[in-house]
Amino acid sequence: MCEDLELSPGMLVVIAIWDILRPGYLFLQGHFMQIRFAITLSAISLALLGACSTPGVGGSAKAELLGRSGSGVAGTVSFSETDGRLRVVAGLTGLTPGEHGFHVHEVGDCSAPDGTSAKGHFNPDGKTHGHFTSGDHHGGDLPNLLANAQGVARYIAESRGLSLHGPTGVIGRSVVIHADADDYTSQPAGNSGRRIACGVIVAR
Ligand SMILES: [Cu+2]
Ligand SMILES: [Zn+2]
Repeated sequence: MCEDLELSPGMLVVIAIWDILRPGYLFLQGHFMQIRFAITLSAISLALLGACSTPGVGGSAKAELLGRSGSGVAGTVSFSETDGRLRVVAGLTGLTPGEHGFHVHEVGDCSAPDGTSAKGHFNPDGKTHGHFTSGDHHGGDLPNLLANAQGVARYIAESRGLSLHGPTGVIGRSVVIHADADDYTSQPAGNSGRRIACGVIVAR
């Protein structure tokens, strides 16, 4: 059901019509209660429909990646909300073949040549680093990206610990790709090495 119930345009129209017609109904004493009850039900239905059809949150976000630490990595990462999860889709080129750590980092600043301006992993719940499906992990911990022999990667992941907006929101933060695989165990960041690409996450 909808989380944000608000007075919709449909409900306002019904209330306005009711205010105009009310004097005419006053003489219909026998039916007055039934009519009012029916109109109230209609107004509630319209309000629910109006609230459901108006997306209060949602939308999408994206990050254009900059090569960092001297790499030639390039690509785009897209973010969208679906069924209470954040879907992350990426396409990258210029990687070394194999696995690469993939995280949302705390700060939306990729200006440092080695990407360290993005600071540490986004960690809204104060957890330790881990696999994104385990109980203890940073909100920003996502599965490794796998590049093929040509250094190209297509990536899709979904996380329940992230959203676009609010306390777990990624907009205004950054996405970072690492030189090595995240081992999902080492603290504080999975020992995934240098930051070879970084992109600030912006709403679109
Ligand atoms: Cu990282
Ligand atoms: Zn982490």
